[in-house]
Amino acid sequence: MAKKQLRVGMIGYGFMGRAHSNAYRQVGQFFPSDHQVVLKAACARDPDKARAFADQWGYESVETDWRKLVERPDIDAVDICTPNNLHKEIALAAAANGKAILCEKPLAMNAAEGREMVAAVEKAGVPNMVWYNYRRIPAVTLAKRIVDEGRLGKVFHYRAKFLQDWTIKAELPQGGQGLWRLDVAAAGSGVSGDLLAHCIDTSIWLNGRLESVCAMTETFVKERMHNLTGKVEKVGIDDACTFIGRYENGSLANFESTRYARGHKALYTFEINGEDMSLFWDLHDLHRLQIFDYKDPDARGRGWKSVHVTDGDHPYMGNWWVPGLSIGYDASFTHQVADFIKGLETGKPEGPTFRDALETQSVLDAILDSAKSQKWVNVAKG
Ligand code: SOE
Repeated sequence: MAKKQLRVGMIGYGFMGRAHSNAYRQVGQFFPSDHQVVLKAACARDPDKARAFADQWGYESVETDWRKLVERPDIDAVDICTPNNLHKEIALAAAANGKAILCEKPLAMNAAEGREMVAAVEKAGVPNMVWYNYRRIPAVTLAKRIVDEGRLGKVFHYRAKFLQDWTIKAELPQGGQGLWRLDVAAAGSGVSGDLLAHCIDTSIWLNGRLESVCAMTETFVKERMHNLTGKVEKVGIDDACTFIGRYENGSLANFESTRYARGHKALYTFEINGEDMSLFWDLHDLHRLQIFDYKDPDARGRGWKSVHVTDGDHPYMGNWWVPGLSIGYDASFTHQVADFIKGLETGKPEGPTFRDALETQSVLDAILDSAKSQKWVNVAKG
C-alpha cells in the first residue's frame, strides 16, 4: 500500500533545523508507519544559505520567504525553527493555511502570544506539537511510566537544573545568527525560556501542575556589542535564573539554570523524591535512570540502582539496535517525529501540544514576574 506523504517545510537552518532534519530522515528507517516523510522545502532569508542547507539535508526545494512556504499546497507540515520572536506570526499563518505545525521550544515569547497560538491551531483543527525533546530520551520516558504506575507514592520534592558556561566571556556579542539567544528582542528571555523551559516541561509531565513560584534572576554581563546594530547595547536577558515553587500535588520545586557554571556544557539533571521511591536522571549519562525503591523486598540490599535503559522492552529501544547498545541525544528528536506521526494515525495527538506548552510558558511568565517583583507569583491557568 502506498504510504501517505507528510511533506515538510522547514523554516530555519540553525542547530535545531539540523536536529529536526536528521530526525525526519531517520524516522522511517527505525519507526516505520503508514506515513512517509518528504523533505519538501527549506526556507531561509539568505538564498545561498537556504540552498546549502537544502542540499546538505536533502530538501527538494528552497524558499526565501516563509509566507510563501506556508501557503504552498505541496506542504503538509511546517516546522518552525526560527528565533522565538517569529514563532507566533509563522504559526498563525501556517494554521490559517491548514498546515500541521511542529514548533521549536519555547512555544512563544510569552504566554499572551502562546494563547493566541493555541487558539489559532485549535480553531483551524491542525495537528501541533512543540519540540520539548527531552521527554523522549528513553530513560526519561521510563521515569514517566514508573511515575504513572504510582510507584513513587506521595511526592515531596522535584528538583532540576540545567547548567551551561558558553556566555561567560564579556566580549561575546549579542544578536544575529547563532547569538540571537542573547538578544531579548529575538529570544524573549534568557536561560529561563531556553533552558528552564525544558526542565519545567519535563517536570509538569512527570509531576503535574506548578501552581506558584518565587524566582531570582541575574544578568552578569550588562552590556554587549549587538551584531545587528554594531553598537554596545544593554543586555535584556536573564543569564541565570533560580526558582522555588509549589506543585498542585503538594510537592516542592527547586530549579536552577545558568550559562555561567564554568565547566558545565549542558548539565541537565532532575530528581523526584516520593515516599516510596526516588528517581534521578542526568543528561550526561542519558541512558541511565537511577532508581531508589524503598519497597524493595530485599531490605538489606536496598540502595540506588542504575538502570541502563537500552533493553528491548524499554521505551523506544526495541526499534533500534540490540539490547545494551546505546542511542544518543539525536534520537529524542526521531522519537518525537515518530510520536507525532503516531498521533496523526491514531487521531490522538501526542504531546506536548501547543496547549501543553502554554502551561510551561505560563510558568515562565510567572518566574520572570516574580524575579522582577521579588514576590511569590501564582501561575496563570490556561
Ligand atoms: C542552548 O545552548 C541550547 O542549545 C538550547 O537552545 C537547547 O534547547 C538545549 O537543549 C541545549 O542548549
